[in-house]
Amino acid sequence: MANTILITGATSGFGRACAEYFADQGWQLILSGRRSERLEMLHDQLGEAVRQIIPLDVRDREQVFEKLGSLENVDVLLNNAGLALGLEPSWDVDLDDWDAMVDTNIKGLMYCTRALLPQMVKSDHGHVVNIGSTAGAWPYPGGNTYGGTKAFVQQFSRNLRADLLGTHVRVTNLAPGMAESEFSEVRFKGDTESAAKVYQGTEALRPQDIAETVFWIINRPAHVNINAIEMMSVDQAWGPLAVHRKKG
Ligand code: NDP
Ligand code: 8X3
Repeated sequence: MANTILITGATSGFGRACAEYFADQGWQLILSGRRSERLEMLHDQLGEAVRQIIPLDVRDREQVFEKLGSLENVDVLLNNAGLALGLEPSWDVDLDDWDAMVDTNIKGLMYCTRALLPQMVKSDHGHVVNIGSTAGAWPYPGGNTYGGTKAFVQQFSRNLRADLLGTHVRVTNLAPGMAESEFSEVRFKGDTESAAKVYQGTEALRPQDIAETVFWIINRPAHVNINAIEMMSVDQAWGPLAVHRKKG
């Protein structure tokens, strides 16, 4: 039987690239996301590689357990669904944006993990790959809650492995830097001009880079757990710590 990967947020960006890449490699796919028309399109495109499509909002705890809780024979859970909203300073943000990021990037990821882990532990086999971000380790102005949610993903991934010690269930936090996808369009709420500026004159990571890395991670020998990978475009690096100086 072919291996199966369940991808959350398969309708765009990294998730979609992973669906296409894993299908090419002969994997079976369970694809989820909120936009069911895109899931249908992927189903048409990838044909028999698609075992199931599951329209799902990961923020909805009941729906997650109803739709994912009884799935069997899932080898890899790719917790990829997520988003950033806004870049405002923390005293000026829309609290609904903070709630949406926490509900999706933290709570949604927790629910999907909790729904799938029992079958992995029972079969003593499986791999949870969580999509974190460089924003979880490196602060930047306006990153406030988004970075906080990705720091959660990093520590949650480590703590999962601590719980899973003694099993063969693996966990990885994959933390990319700037990558071109619909991410910035979502962050800037449909302002395509601001979104395009993020990638202007630079060569960001591509969703395909993330797909190839996920594939490499899960294809290490069974006794190897890749705890974490951080990856960036060569056009991105750290700057000096900021210093505020009084005028005059
Ligand atoms: P995209 O906006 O292109 O894709 C995001 C995906 O998440 C979509 O498929 C979307 O599907 C899904 N999603 C969002 N909210 C929900 C929800 N409530 N329930 C279910 N699915 C949801 O962005 P990326 O591909 O770039 O982002 C994927 C992941 O990578 C995110 O976790 C992001 O934080 C992270 N990341 C992105 C980086 C970047 O620079 N692009 C860098 C580092 C990490 P739908 O709208 O159909 O529900
Ligand atoms: C996405 C990368 O730098 O926009 O996680 O936060 S960044």
